[in-house]
Amino acid sequence: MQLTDIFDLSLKGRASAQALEYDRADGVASLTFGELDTRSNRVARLLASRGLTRGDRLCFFLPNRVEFIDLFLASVKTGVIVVPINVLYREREVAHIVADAEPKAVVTNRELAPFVPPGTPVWDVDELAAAALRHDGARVRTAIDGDDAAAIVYTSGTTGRSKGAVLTHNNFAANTVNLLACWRITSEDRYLAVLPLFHVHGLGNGVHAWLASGCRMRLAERFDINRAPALFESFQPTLFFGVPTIYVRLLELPVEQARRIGERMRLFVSGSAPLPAHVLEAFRAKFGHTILERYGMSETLMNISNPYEGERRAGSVGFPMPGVSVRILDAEMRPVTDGEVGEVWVRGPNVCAGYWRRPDATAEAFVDNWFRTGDLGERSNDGYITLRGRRTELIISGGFNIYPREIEEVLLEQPGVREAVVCGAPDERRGELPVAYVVVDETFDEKTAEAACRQSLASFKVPRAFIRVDSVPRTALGKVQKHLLPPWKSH
Ligand code: MLC
Repeated sequence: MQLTDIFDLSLKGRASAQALEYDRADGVASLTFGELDTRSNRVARLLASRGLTRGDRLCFFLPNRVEFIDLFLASVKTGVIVVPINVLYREREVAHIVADAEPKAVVTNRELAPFVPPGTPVWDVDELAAAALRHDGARVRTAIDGDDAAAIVYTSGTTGRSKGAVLTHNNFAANTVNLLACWRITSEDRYLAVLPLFHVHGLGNGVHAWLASGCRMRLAERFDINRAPALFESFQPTLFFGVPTIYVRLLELPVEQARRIGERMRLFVSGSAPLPAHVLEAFRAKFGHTILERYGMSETLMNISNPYEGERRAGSVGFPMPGVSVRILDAEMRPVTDGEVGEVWVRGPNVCAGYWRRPDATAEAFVDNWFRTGDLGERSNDGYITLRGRRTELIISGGFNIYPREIEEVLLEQPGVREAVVCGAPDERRGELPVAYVVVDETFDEKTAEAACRQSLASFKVPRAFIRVDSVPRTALGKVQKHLLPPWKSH
């Protein structure tokens, strides 16, 4: 099966139903599923006319907009592999993805084009949209195997170089079918999409659940707490996906407004970072809804979810999703007993095929088809799984992943920096914030170092503080002991 077959339940089966609302210069525009189908057929023919065929990569370096969806559907229909790039990435980060994925082109807009490294073919999204209008809107069917890659999603790498998780048509299909079944998503829903489409939360969960269920989607360019109330009030969604930072911000809304939003809502889902239990409780009190927390990764899509019916347990991520096997193992790969913490391993039709052109990294992550998540967890005696931190040093800020090593490498290139260690400091709103501990000499200048980070890294990776230390605490074997560094608190 290919993804188009699932999407056709809506693109063809519900051709005349309202599918999408989005912002345009002259107000809110809307499209039916049939219109979306035709638009993406035109784009598919345009891509083919430019020489793209099954297996070619195409980078999307784009904010949320209707053309992202046209291009995504066109790629899925023609077997072109979508490589999304975070719009907050700067040239250094984009250059790595482009060099690794070797796309035929990067589709982007005027604002982001300067961050694409020279020598890369750049296609302007507005020009593409105009050119697509000259192509026929009839469907062309490409033979695609379910095991073909649909997307390569770059995840931050522990070595500082990010790796591309190869997600197949079957991976996305398994995930989508699970979401529809487990979260009871139907064509009656109204889904408010505020998450970026360049991550699997917004794309694999949001867009796919929308297209497979045939519900109506309101696409926002991004989540903005100042615009969110008007979006909720005018669109009146029944379904909402967010990261914890978004729920923390929604708690700022006035009581009456929160109650009104809650009354019309069917389901709020949270993921991509741990949802603090006190946020779940405060949200329940204010909006009258228990947020459903689930656990996934770019490499695996969704693994574990709290139940739709039954107890949505605060602090826990719930039970393995259908078809997904979960094992909690100790360092010797033996299952731990309930209530004991071990590393979470998963296996299932949702787990990616491996890392793009990285057999070493793939071999490290998989053992007998089991994928090692790097997350620690425990299972209660009634089967609920609770995550207990990470084996690796990942920092999650506002739902965006950060590997300290990548920032440390930039800092070590700065004048006067002898040693640099980046840690995640707790933050009420964003979950964690990166802070840098530096051993420096007199030539070090904090402003210069910060500016260098801002130039070569996404804004969420720029350290919020530079803390000077005389030395970095290490074990006898030279391993950095981060827990011995002085704590830093955001205000
Ligand atoms: C944030 N910024 C954006 C942006 N999101 N810019 C453009 N487009 C976006 N989508 C920038 C802002 O301009 C600002 O830049 C900085 O980030 C902080 O923004 P903010 O609005 O002040 O922050 P905040 O209120 O904290 O909200 C940020 C947020 C955002 C929650 C809206 O972090 C976000 O959308 N996070 C979602 C991440 C996500 O989808 N993760 C899923 C990964 S998939 P500056 O320059 O002023 O600092 C995954 C698997 C799974 O993990 O299981 O889901």
